[in-house]
Amino acid sequence: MIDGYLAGIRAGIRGALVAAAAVGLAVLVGGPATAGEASEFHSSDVPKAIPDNDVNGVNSTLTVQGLGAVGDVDVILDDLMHGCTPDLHIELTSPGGTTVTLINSSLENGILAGLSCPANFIGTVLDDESPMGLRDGVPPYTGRFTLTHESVGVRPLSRFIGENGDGVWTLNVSDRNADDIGTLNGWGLALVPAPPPAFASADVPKDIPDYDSAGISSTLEVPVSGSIEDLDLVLDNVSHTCVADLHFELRSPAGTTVVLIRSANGEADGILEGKGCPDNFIGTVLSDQATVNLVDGIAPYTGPYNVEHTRIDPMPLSRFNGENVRGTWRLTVSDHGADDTGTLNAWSLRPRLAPSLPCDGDFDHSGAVTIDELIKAVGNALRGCP
Ligand SMILES: [Ca+2]
Ligand SMILES: [Ca+2]
Ligand SMILES: [Ca+2]
Ligand SMILES: [Ca+2]
Repeated sequence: MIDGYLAGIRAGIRGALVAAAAVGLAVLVGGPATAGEASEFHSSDVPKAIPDNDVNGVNSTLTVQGLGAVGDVDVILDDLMHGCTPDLHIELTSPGGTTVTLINSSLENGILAGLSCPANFIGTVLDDESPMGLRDGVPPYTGRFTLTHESVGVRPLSRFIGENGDGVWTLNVSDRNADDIGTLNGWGLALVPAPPPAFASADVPKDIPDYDSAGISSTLEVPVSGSIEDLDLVLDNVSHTCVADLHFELRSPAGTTVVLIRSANGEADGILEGKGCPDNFIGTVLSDQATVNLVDGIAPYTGPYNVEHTRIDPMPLSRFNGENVRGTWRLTVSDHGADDTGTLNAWSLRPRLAPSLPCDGDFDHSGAVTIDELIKAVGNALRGCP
């Protein structure tokens, strides 16, 4: 199992974090599903005729640049004309050499086996997250479909997650049954980068005492050294029946304390003043660069928000920039309004580190993976090391 994670470490990021979590290091993989936006890349070496009844099929390639680690991949069959799509077997190979069968032919009991020759894929998006299976579609299958099926397993495209997406991707389309023929006229990939690594608190949940300005503190250990270039605070889960009651401040290992959210109830100038009593922060990413202010959010405030407001510094999280991320961070949450109560269930930090420290280099892949190796791998990932 760990060997597989090491492949992830080599690939860059996500595997290292999974491995770290597996051995008890407080590191999270990813974060809220709202992470990044998809970028589309389309083939330019088409059209390509698909030879009839030939397992070799045809290859078409496209090149991806500027993505980094893959967080999600959808395959777009823009235009695949074929008289009998159940004849087709389709595989995708990543730049790292991972080949995944997306669709098996009817002779392989694939997802369209037994159907009486539906024709063509036009604007067909193969997406693990779609609720509709391809078999339930209507030709030419325009729309989004999942490929989960006994012939290819569950969410086959998820096998690319965590790999480096930059480089040449190859789609292989073969026709495995006689007579009907067709042509691959266009395909593409919609790729979402993996969210940056995060470090999670381990001493939660903690109940937040009602109407008590002392509040509670939760700590979080970051085991990696490096100069902070940007920091996001993620309120993964704060359940509370009136988050406008709450005051949040974050203290760095160096002792810098920054108020991020002031209470709107019982404390002056809270950002949620006049918003009533919204419930919960779920997957709320406080980021200086977010384009939407928290005041314009809707409970449970999932996604990225900036928290600029009266009596809060502009770009408040940037006050930690330049500090070493390593050490104990402390989040203090207090409730300044009577009655409504709640619990700090989970929070995390997403630092981006300056590439000033040298990369730790490759390490010995033989034997058991040590905590030190994992910490090095996570540090490398945060500094953008290969
Ligand atoms: Ca998807
Ligand atoms: Ca055929
Ligand atoms: Ca940020
Ligand atoms: Ca309260």
